[in-house]
Amino acid sequence: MSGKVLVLNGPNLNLLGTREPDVYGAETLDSIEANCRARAQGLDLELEFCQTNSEGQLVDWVQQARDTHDLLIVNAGAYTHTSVALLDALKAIALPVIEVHLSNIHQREEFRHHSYVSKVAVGMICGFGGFGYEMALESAAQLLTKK
Ligand code: CA2
Repeated sequence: MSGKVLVLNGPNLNLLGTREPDVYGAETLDSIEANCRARAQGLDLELEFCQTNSEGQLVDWVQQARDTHDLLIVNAGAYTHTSVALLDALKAIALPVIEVHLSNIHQREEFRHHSYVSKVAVGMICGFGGFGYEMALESAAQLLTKK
């Protein structure tokens, strides 16, 4: 196994596939997870995939990841744009972070243009829908091989 990757999904991403397909696509979070599992297997990565609507839960998962994982892929949903607590947790664990967004946040409302997660992320993938998570896994495999 070339590394353990934790994929964290924030608020409302559990609603994917039920509304706003024009913005977020028709995929559900379960189908994105299934695609990620297949991709991770091919890349020899161990994958954990989680979603929560709670900011505190995200912070707890980030803190725990310090001892259990090698890299984080994070779509923090709306907390991307607001959460200093999440930024502090990501800074504290000092693991590589790849930020993902389904939509191109820079083509949307001004308040979505700023990301606290980007302050610590190695890089950010946005605008490719669920496929962006698979792109992040490819990048993760490369980063962990270089380590
Ligand atoms: O584009 C992304 O991945 C976002 O992280 C999605 C967040 C949004 O607040 C960020 O600005 C960009 C929202 C996720 C909500 O997803 C829904 C899906 C279907 C129906 C309602 C919400």
